[in-house]
Amino acid sequence: MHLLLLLGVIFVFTIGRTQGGDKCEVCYLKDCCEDPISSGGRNIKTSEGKIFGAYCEQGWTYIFRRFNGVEDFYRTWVEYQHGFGDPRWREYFIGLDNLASFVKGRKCKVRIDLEAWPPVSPAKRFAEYSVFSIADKTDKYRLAIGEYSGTAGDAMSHHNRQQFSTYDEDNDIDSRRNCASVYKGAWWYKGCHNSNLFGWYYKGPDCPKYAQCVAWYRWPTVIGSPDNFYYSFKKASMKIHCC
Ligand SMILES: [Ca+2]
Repeated sequence: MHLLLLLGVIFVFTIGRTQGGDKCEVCYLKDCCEDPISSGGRNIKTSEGKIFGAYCEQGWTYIFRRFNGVEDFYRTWVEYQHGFGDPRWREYFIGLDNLASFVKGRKCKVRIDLEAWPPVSPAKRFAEYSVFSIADKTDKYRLAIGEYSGTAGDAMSHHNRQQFSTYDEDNDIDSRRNCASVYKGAWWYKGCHNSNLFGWYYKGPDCPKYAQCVAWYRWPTVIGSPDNFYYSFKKASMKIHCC
């Protein structure tokens, strides 16, 4: 009898957890840091009530992941506002509106992880910034980033205080051209960039066109030819920690 009761309780609990969906408050995290042990796709609900999916890893919330070029990152303003891709298994971008809501009024740090193609060694390097935030859409998602530490070189301070741009929404400071169109990406372009992590994913290290690929100009050694604007990274990601 007791065993049957126990099985019943387990069954109801399991169904309650797995049915989930929009009615299941318990299935949302406010932040990946509420579950610092596990990794994978999770549903996030910000304190403002914004709901979206994100990839969590040991308490960090991913802004984007790129690792095989399956997802197209040369996208419109509206697509960047909403986000795209699959946060569970595939490449993705979290969405500017979601990110702005997530970081609003909070103290966040950001970490960018890069992986180069063989035979570059070490292949993996990172850049961490103890200051990170973005404004909302009224200020075109203006970036606040600073206080670099890490091994990959500082290719983001150049972009501090810049608004976000896409090929159909030019908010960079170069009045003669649209940096996003010229460099085949979307970013907090200035006039234009030291990093282009939403640039063209080229399935190999040699970027055929100057500064158009997944670029990180400040990598501490010269891995591109003739310089690091001709290098295209194998993997790139950006994740935040706000707890
Ligand atoms: Ca421009």
